[in-house]
Amino acid sequence: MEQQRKRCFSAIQPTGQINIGGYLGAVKNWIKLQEEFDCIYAVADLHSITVRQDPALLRRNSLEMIAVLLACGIDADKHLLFLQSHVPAHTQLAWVLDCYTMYGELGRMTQFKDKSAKNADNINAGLFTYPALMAADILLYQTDVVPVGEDQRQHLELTRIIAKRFNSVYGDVFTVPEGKIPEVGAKVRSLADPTKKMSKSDENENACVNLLDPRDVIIRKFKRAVTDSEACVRYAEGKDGINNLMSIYSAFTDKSYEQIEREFEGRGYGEFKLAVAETVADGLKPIQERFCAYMSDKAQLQQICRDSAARADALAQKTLRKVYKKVGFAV
Ligand code: ATP
Ligand code: LTN
Repeated sequence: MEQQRKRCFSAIQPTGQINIGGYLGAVKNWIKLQEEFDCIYAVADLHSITVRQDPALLRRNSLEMIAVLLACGIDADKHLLFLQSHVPAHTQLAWVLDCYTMYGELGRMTQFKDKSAKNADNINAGLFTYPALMAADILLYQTDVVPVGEDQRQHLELTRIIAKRFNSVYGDVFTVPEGKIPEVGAKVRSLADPTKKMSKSDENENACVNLLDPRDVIIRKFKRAVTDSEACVRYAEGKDGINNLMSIYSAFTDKSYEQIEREFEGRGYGEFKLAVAETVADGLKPIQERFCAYMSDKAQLQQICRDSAARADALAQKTLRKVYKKVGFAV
């Protein structure tokens, strides 16, 4: 008999467009994990209202994020891809876990500290308890592995603590998940300031290449990328800009740094930047075409989400029922 595959869960917030940092650092990994795991991927719309949002924009971004993920290669027939708010068990388990998460633990979360500093006029309870909802997302599905970026390491560690705490009182209710964090090299940097990560919230629009940017925009952004004055394409300390371009080129072509150095020996940065830009534009083109096809049939897109949500709901209910019984809710 075929052994049951391990479960993988991850989620992404539908706050704006995804960029090539998120694509190379997170989504590409999600695609690959489908070969080895039963994958459950959610668009974390519930998490998005912890900061003020425009309702119409959230609605649009949520559906677009589903279309982007499908276009990148998430297979919603074999795996699950849905909106977090469509599966009520996430919120239901989050309340129970709130009662097993300590005030002091939540107060130590660096994301909470950062976001409260940025949104001083809206430090709401949801922003504070956000990690308990994230723990519910993960623990509902008896998840084995959680692929996340470095920025989510602390939340994942708290999820493990909550799971162990609950298990120590009630027996083995939750699988304690392992994080899958890409090595430091998987950080794509800003084109305008290669000491910073490429981020969609960057004010400088040339800093960040979005997955859906048209070809001419991609070329313009790469042409303006900050480099150095050495004029030699080689991977070396202190050459953050060139290193970043080389790692992007390498990720899109599967060429090693040595191969890239040989390819551009004696050629200037202008030529190199153009080659990177064209490669990225070519690489994104099929994703963009598939995205447009998905977006042209919203009914089908909504159907995909609903189908996945129904299957996710069935899995989630099993854990939720067990938890309700354990804590003593009468049936
Ligand atoms: P912001 O910087 O505006 O808060 P973001 O660009 O980091 O947002 P998220 O939606 O928070 O975008 O990230 C989605 C996923 O992509 C996360 O798992 C995150 O770790 C990863 N990610 C985002 N930017 C990069 C990057 N530059 N390099 C590698 N991974 C990234
Ligand atoms: N907090 C994450 C998104 C997220 C998530 C999750 C990631 C919500 N729930 C569960 C992994 C597992 C973020 O902001 N990137």
